[in-house]
Amino acid sequence: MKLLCDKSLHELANKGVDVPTYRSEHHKPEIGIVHIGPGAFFRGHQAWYTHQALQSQGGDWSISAVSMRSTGVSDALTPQNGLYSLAQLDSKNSYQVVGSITEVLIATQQYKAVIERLSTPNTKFVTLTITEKGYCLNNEGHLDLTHSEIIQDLATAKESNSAQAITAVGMLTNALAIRKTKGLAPFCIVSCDNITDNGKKLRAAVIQFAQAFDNDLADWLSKYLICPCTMVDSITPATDDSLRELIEEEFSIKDNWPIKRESFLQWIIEDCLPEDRPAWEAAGAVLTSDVEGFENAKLRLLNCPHSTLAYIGVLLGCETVFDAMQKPNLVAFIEKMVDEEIIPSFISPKELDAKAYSNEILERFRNPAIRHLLAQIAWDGSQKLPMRILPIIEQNLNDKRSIASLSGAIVAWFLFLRKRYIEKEELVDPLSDNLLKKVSLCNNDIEHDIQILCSIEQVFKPELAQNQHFIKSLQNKYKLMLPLLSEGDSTEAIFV
Ligand code: CS2
Repeated sequence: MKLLCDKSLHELANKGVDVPTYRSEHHKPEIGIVHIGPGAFFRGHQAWYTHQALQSQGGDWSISAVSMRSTGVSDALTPQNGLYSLAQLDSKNSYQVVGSITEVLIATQQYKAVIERLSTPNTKFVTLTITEKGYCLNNEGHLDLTHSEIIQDLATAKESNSAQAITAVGMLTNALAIRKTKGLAPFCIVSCDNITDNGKKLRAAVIQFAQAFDNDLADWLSKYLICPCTMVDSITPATDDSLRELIEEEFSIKDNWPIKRESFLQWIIEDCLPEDRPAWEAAGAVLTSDVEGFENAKLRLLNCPHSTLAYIGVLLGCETVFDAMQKPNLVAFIEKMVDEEIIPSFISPKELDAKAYSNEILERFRNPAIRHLLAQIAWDGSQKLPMRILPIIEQNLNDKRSIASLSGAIVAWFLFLRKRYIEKEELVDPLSDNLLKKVSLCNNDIEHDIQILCSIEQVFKPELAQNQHFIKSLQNKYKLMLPLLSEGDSTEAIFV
């Protein structure tokens, strides 16, 4: 079977497949965007928006996709000239070929090429999906100057800004320094990760990094660097063999790495983008001054229930979000948490009815065409909980509102860690060694174990870890939920 690539595009077009019209074997739009972290989410979301913008308005906005370390995306997409197929799975499936990526680089192996790409006048945007841990922030949301990779990057940046950085913040700051020397404007950096105030935090992190070795650079960045906050949304499960087969059947072509997602998608961007930009709005992106409201709503009403479902679902022996949504008591638990503890915790934007929005989200979780593994959502809990659950708890404690169900979500994470330790299964989390060491000390004594949980200082800020109401609430839930460790499915009733 032929491989999807420039050469095979016209054949697909002849068969009526929805393919890019703005590129061919002989002509491609210039690169105007560098994307760091070209995982499935980026390829289902921002690369699709740029593809749609190119389809409707053209322009030199193709993307150089840069992985910091992993070679997988380059191995799969370089032979395909950056092309890949996207399946939108819902009550009716639809398929298309996305062509907005025209270059794939790996920073560790092609650092010079990446820096050159970042420092050419044509590169106007850098977009990022590097997940929470990629920002190297501490639990106050500031650049973590004690992070070993930041320490290393600062040491090399002090020597020379062309020295190889290993963090995204280090690499981008070095490239910005080169742009300043060349008399170019900074690129605009668009964070597309599930982090509260993502743009603000990223901007502060880059400036803080610069401050540590070049005050003039830091001043220049403070004046000119634009980092809009964004809210991104589309459920994008990891690619599996069944998707590769589906694409082979649909297109009669081989695609090394197709992407699947639900048809729902949303990109809300703070309205401060430079004029010269891809026609993302034409593809449905929304520019607004109130990103914070949408971001809060999404992190609280989608990501918080998602993680809660993931940890409790795994303890109940479920495999996917869809499976977990078939457990009536678990759904009732989530609905109660949403109604009593989440919706009252924030002010939603005027155009958003929080209850209706939450109902739609729970409906999306019930999409039978999406096999979203709970184990995938459970990854990196130490990085996710401080973004999607703990701020709600802090707010509710402040407002004297219930935190009972949210404490259940935290306890479920803890029991999930314990389960991983007991079953000697891999724990995917940047703090895995530390977390496994902590749970190895548990002895099922309620007070003792909750003290261990609260001592995870990278996750819980001291004020919260010492809050007696929070501790009590965790203890109550732990007592109730401990049987989940040994009894699995039979204990579902404890959630009502
Ligand atoms: C999920 C998100 O993996 C996770 O943690 O909660 O990736 C979620 O699917 C997206 O934010 C949906 O937009």
